[in-house]
Amino acid sequence: MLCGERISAMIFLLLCFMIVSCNDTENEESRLSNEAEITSFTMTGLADAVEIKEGKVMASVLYGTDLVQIPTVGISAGATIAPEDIVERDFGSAVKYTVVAEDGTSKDWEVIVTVLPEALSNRAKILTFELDELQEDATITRGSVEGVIKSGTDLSSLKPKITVSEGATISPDSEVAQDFTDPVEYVITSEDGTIVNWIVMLSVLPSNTAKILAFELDELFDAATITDGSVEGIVKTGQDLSSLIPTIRISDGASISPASEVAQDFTSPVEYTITAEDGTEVKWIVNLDEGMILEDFEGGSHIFSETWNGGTTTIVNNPNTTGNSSAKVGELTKTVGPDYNLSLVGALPSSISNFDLSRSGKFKILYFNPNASAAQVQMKIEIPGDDYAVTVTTTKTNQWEELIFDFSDKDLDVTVDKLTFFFDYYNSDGSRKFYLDDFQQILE
Ligand SMILES: [Ca+2]
Repeated sequence: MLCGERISAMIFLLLCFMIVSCNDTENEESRLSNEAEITSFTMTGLADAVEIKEGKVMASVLYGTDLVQIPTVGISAGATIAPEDIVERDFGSAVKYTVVAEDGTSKDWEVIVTVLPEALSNRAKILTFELDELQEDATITRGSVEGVIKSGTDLSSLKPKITVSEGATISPDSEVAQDFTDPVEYVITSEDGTIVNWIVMLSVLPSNTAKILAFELDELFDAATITDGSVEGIVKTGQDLSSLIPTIRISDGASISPASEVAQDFTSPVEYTITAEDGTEVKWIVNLDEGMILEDFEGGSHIFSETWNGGTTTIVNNPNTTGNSSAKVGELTKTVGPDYNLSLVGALPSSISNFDLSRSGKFKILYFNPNASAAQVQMKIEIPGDDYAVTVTTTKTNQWEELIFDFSDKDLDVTVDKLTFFFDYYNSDGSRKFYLDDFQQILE
């Protein structure tokens, strides 16, 4: 048994020796590498890390990358690659390489390049904002549009034309009417679904209009005449001008001083200042005429300028202020004359501005007869081809008396040539004097 164990041990040792001898031989033979790997791969336009395994190179590039190019390929030390990696290849389809190891071992490789889809835009911008009513180009900043609209524009229904980033959408739509009285929100959704809220704020340019549009006053006989910078009106006969309360309507956004609906003294022209929305100030003059006083002998030009057939008119101090407190009156002196012994004073309507018979056929004078006997007074309206005449008789002596001449039953829509009075009409008595004042057309 012992001998047998020795033999076994010797055989074992021999085997061990033989194995070691064999390993030494193999190490000699494997000094040349058999590695034929692609160790790295780089090309222009790579989107991610390249995956290299099992004979495949998997690469992905950005949309739009030129797939015909020369990549940079890393290979195992001592190995060679064919075709050489300095050669341009078209990666539009799988590209094959063969790597040959130092020891001649070869390995086939395939490079597969995937092109990523086109990136969707995240832009959600308003690029332009157009509106005919804009005073100037709108200001577009991040998330907001501001614009100034021409004065007087109604903001409640405007249709802007809006352009947005390519691929983006807008809600509400462009060119659809919106109410811009308050800021309007537009939702812009980019191509990739990004939502951005934009605010559009429009304001109206302040107006520079400073006008009186309407002047209303119960005491006016008819509508006031409004022209640039002036208002002319005729108040009804007998009204006191010293405290009248007009209602004045002015341009939108403007203000008025003194205020509308506040009493003013219109015995002389009243100046109003209208201030437009933008601060522009315009002075307006309001001139109201009392009734239609055609002659009061107090100053200015006088309409009783004609004399005829022995009558004269002069302006004198009022001989009796009871019943007529004014300072000056007209004095009529009649001398003995032929024909109908008339005293006449004529008045030409053309010298009276704003006279219009169609307003009223009623006239009034204050008359003073200092003589013992009554007198007749005739008023005549001379029109082309005809005359209208009304005669009244005085009832008082030595005091002021109101005489009314009423032509209301006549056709008043006529052209008037002349207004004429015959004082002491049809009286053959000798030289006499009379006084008159406040000749007016009665407007009621
Ligand atoms: Ca007078």
